[in-house]
Amino acid sequence: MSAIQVDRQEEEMKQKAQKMATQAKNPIEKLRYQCLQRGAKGIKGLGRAFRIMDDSGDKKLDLEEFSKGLRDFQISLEKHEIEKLFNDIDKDGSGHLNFDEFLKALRVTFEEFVNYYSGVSASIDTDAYFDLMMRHTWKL
Ligand SMILES: [Ca+2]
Ligand SMILES: [Ca+2]
Repeated sequence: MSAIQVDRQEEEMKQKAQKMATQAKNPIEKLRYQCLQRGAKGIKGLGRAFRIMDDSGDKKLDLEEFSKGLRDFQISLEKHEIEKLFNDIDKDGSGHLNFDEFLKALRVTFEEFVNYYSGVSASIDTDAYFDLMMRHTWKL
């Protein structure tokens, strides 16, 4: 597939995601579609943004850091939606998000993105690619 075709396909997906974002019923869906609108760069960007969100530098995000970060990333969610999203991602109910919890939420979005390109991605090991991409992003 040519680069032009990939660009066009990504453009289509962004438009679709934009439409889906307005119809999304829950905050986690909304967040995912808002990420998908930005394509692969957006998903990577959010990974990077997340580290920046951690103002206190304790490698955990509390609700305040999280909502400020989403605003900085121009993810538009209502306050109560952000709270719900936070609780959804905080699987162990500790009251803060660690990297693992966040990456798990992001991974689903990334897989959806790759699946969209199933024709191209059949030969891509999604897990390995995601790990590589995230490790690079986080400099782990
Ligand atoms: Ca923190
Ligand atoms: Ca937690």
